[in-house]
Amino acid sequence: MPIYRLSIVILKNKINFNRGDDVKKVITYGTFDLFHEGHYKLLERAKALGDYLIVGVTSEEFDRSRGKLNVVDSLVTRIENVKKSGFADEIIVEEVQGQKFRDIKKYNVDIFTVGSDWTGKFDYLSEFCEVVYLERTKDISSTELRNSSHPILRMGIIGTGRIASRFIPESHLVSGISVTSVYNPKKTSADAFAEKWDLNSYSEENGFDEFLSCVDCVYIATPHQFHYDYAMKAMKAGKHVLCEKPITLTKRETEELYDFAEEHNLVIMEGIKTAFCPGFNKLISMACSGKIGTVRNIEACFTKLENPKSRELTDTEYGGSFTELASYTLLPIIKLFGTDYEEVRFDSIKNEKGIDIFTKAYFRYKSGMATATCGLGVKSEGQLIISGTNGYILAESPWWKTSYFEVRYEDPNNIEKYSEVFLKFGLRYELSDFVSAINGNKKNDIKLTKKESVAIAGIIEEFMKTKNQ
Ligand code: C2G
Repeated sequence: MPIYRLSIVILKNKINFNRGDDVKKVITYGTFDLFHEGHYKLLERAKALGDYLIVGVTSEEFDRSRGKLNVVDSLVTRIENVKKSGFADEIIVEEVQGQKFRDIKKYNVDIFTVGSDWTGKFDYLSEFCEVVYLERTKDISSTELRNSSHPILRMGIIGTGRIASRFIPESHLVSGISVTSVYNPKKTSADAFAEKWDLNSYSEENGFDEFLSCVDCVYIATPHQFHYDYAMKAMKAGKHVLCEKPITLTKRETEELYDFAEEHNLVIMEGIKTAFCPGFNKLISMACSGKIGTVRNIEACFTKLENPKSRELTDTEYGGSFTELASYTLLPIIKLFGTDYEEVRFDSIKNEKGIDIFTKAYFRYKSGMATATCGLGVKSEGQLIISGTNGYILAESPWWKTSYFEVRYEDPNNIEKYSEVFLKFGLRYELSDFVSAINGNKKNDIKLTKKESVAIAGIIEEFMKTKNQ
């Protein structure tokens, strides 16, 4: 039996009412980690919806199962904090998926409520009670409520494309950070994104500096060529940076960013999601363990057919399959063989605009060889094969979202199978390491080092030099 069951005191106000009385019961749920202003205001408004408020606080086990990362406070502390708010008449523990529906029936609940970040997700409960989504609190900067040992980091997003939209729901599953603002030079784009995700909107009109002054860190999700300028400006304003891949398109710029971060005690991380997910890390450890002998060959392939009208296939300067996908395919090569290759060669198939729709990079190392294959206009089987003197590792597509791989040997009956979770878009892993790094835990260094990031940018730079030849 988990210890918390013995130690928590579940609060229950002694309100005398019988079923049939006009008592309106409201229920809400949450992790309530690092209890902050957003939680307080949510509970305050939840209580105001009725007469009796039941709060379901998630158990550690339940949070793990739904992929919530970085939860800092214990269940006991989180319950204590909800209790201290003074709004809860009863506190229960949410332990399993599907419990909400049972609680609503069990406690004869009239209203289920939760923040607007969940809009639509709990509509199915409206069959049993009223469902109310309360507006999420955008700014949670109140020093009164911020826990000083673990302040909630306020994050701003730069860019409003597809990846930015995927990032927001993922960020809700990482504790200790809250996306509060968005920046896009174009006001209409910034406003539309802000409206959709309940954020403060910044554009050229109210200024990038204003945007930076309201956040502690940024996530850069713009087209590649703008990464360097935004990252440098953000760091010059003292902000930590998580930047989409490729962090820059040159070795020098990437080095400059990391050097600046080091000199100013800031965190900069390149968001190659694969590097941070548990399955890929397990795969790399397995390859390094000696299980398959000495690694001699790596074949990494990632192809994704794009719309020929897309930015990726029309931007003659920065588009193409290699700039778009090489961060993934180069990752296992650089991780396992290192950055000291003897030779790299590129071969591409180009479209009528001269943009590469399919590229192979061939590497020669002292101890082995490798190919990184990327395609936006040619489809292939996207596999990762790591060949050793004793056996090989095979990870099928989509290996860049590693959830399964096999270790195989000469004997075809001897196959070892490994599975790991990769939740939804998998952006929560890099974000969770980013938060840990800002809070002083350097463990993510091992997952993607400065040297590796610089080497990947250097190879992309080499490729870009050969593009017009
Ligand atoms: N909240 C808010 N404003 C914030 C942050 C959170 O209004 N800036 C709300 C959330 O929408 C939620 C509650 O506060 O209603 C608790 O938030 P979390 O602790 O993050 O819990 P959450 O992961 O949203 O769990 O079963 C669990 C529930 O589905 C909600």
